[in-house]
Amino acid sequence: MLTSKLLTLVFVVQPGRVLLGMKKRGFGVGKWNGFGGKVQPGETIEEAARRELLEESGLTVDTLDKIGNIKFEFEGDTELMDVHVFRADSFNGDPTESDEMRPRWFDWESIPFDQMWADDRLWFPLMLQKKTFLGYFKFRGHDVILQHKLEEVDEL
Ligand code: 6U4
Repeated sequence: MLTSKLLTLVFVVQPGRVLLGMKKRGFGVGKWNGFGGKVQPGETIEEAARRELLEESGLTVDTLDKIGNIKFEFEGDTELMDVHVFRADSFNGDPTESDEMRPRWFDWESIPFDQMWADDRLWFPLMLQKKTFLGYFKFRGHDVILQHKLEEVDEL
C-alpha cells in the first residue's frame, strides 16, 4: 500500500526573476529548489510553508497562493511525497543564507534547470504564468522520470 508524506515548496516570484535556494544538506542536496519541507503535526500546510520559508530564506510573505500539487513516487518506495506548491509575489526581509539553503535570484531566462529536479522544467512554465496544476511523477533514483502526468486545473 502507498502511504504519503505532506511537504511544502514555496517560490518567491518577482517580475522577471525567481528566488531559488541551493540545498546544502538533506533531500535534494546540490540542487536549486524552492523553499520547503515536511508539514509537522498540528500545523496547517500553509503554516508549514511559511515556517520553512522563514527558516530557510529569512523571508516572510503576506500572501501565499496555492499554485500546484505534485505527487512523487520513487521506484521501490511505498511512501509518496505529496508536495504542495505555493507562490508568493511579494515578500518582507532580505534573502539570507541558512544552514539548509543558499538563496539566489535567477532571471526567468536563466533558470538552472540542469541543476534542479528533472520535473521542474516541465511545470515551472505553468508556475511562472500563475497557472494552477496537478502533477504526478514517478522517479527511478533521483534523476530519471519513468512516468508522469501534468495537468492545468481551474483550482486546487
Ligand atoms: P529535514 O527534515 O529538513 O532534514 P530534508 O530531507 O532536508 O528534511 P525537506 O524536509 O527539506 O527534506 O523536504 C524536501 C523538499 O524538497 C521539499 O520542499 C519538497 C522538495 N522536493 C522533493 N522532491 C522534489 C522534486 N522532485 N522536485 C522539486 N522539489 C522537490 O521541485
